[in-house]
Amino acid sequence: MPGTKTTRRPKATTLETNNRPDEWRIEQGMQGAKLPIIDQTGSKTVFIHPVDPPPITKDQAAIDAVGDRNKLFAGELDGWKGQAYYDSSEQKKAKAHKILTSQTFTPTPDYMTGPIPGTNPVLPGDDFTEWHHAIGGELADAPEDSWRTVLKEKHKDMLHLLKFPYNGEPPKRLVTAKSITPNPLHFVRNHGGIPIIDKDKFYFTLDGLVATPKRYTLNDIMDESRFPQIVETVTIQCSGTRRIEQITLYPGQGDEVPQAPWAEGAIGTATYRGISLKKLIKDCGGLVNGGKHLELYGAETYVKDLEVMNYLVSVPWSKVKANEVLLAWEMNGEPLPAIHGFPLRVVVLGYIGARSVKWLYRIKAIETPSMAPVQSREYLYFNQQIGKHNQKPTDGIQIQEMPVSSAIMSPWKGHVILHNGKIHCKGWAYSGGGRWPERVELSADGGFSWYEVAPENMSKKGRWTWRTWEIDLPCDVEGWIEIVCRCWDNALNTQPLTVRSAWNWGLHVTHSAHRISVYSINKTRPRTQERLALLEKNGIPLAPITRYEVTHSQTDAEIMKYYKEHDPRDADNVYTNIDDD
Ligand SMILES: Nc1nc2c(c(=O)[nH]1)N[C@H]1C(S)=C(S)[C@@H](COP(=O)(O)O)O[C@H]1N2
Ligand SMILES: [Mo]
Repeated sequence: MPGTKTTRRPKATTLETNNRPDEWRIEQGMQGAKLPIIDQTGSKTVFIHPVDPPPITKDQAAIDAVGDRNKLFAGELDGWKGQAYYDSSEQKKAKAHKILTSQTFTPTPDYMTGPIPGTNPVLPGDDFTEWHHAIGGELADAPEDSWRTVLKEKHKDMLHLLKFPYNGEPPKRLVTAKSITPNPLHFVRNHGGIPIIDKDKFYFTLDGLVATPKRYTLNDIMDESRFPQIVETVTIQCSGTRRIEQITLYPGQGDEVPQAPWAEGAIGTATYRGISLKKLIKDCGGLVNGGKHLELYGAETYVKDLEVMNYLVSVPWSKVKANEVLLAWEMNGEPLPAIHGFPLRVVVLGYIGARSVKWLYRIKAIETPSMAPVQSREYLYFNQQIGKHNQKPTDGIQIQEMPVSSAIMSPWKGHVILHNGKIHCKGWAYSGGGRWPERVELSADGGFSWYEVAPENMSKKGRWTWRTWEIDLPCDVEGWIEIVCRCWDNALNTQPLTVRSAWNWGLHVTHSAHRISVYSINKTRPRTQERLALLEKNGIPLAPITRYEVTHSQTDAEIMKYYKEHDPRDADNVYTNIDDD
């Protein structure tokens, strides 16, 4: 415009930097997945950067050459959906393997070194879902059927850690709300789909190294004139319980099904009705030809290293002989829910959950512990310093009995607690192998002084069950404190004090004393009381604790008066009568 003077603005500058926008986060260790490995083995340092997953590929011709997938993997048994036999068909396994290795799939997200997603379901399980779709036939519907069963059978407030295979636990407030876990709130740990089985068409076989192999229907098993029934209250605990504490400390092996990021809810207690497996072994004429272990087969498909198989593990005869391995059809007075193994599951008393096989369809007597991966390559407890690249399955201890453990369900890490000198805490305590919690202790000072939970504030003891507990934990101080919980079992075993002392690459058996940092506000302190009253009077909110408040606790005049009546702030006044000119 004529006559108008334009002022020159400096040109907008783009930030010139070699840093990536998240450099600070990476440097501060908040983005471990993006860090290179530093190779100092040569004369020059080399950075080995994490690789992006390769693009998805598919060799359709190779897949087609395998044959009609829907025929190959068609249902074999009338009245069973989502079931597959592999033990008798090496050819079928080879074909499934061919299908799975002729294409690639959505990779597992990095939830070990990257942040865990803030969604529910937390992890989707895309790889397992795609494997089932790729194999087709009887497995094609497994992911969708599984989720449908979850929505039907589980409590609406479950925390779904992994959508497929389904893994879920109750939220903290519901874990110990009752000492017997209601079925809809019992945690679920699956390695594959949830077979849907018609109980009238159901049977399983007991074979292998027994005198007379036999086949049993549900009616056979439930026939009291043949087999005496046992009703037992049992805590089932997954060896992955509280794994999140290990992950948060150091990342470990990151395949999402074996390593689901469990919190404190992968433990539940129910009353089961069933029979002792020992009676069935006897019914088959006993073990012969060196039979020493019982292999237990689940009806669903587990995919491990792109090989397909049933979910299967084994238990030793000594455990069976002690009447500590049950075949159960009832859970808390109801038929087993589909998600917990309907119509028949194994319940191994005092062993990790992994041995309590659901959807049982075969028991095979064998000479040695099962060579199946769940028994011989997973659920292993390694020495911490063996290192990822050195460990061999035989270096790991096959986990059977869980050591003594406990957890605080309330309050939670990060809570601010306004109290009158005592903080109310709740939680559980458990010990495997037929041992039970005798004493639960809490500390409000990081584990220096311990207060015992009063026996009357613990649920009843039982050989195979956890105990829930509550305590009013004395706490005088204010500020961030660490509440710690530990248990002593009847054999006087107790828990290591730090996560690090039991940390292992497989992230199993997090049994260290449970620690939570909380902020204590002790209202019995007069000054705290005054301050809280003042804030309330002025309508100033208390939360969040980190809010800065302008409401002064002393006036300038009060500060001045204080220093007049006491020693001055600085000490150099002592020399004021010395003339140092
Ligand atoms: N057939 C079958 N049985 C199984 C599993 C499985 O994936 N398939 N998971 C095992 C594991 S690892 C645990 S911890 C328990 C969990 O039992 P729940 O799901 O009834 O709580 O089941 C065990 N039995
Ligand atoms: Mo488990």
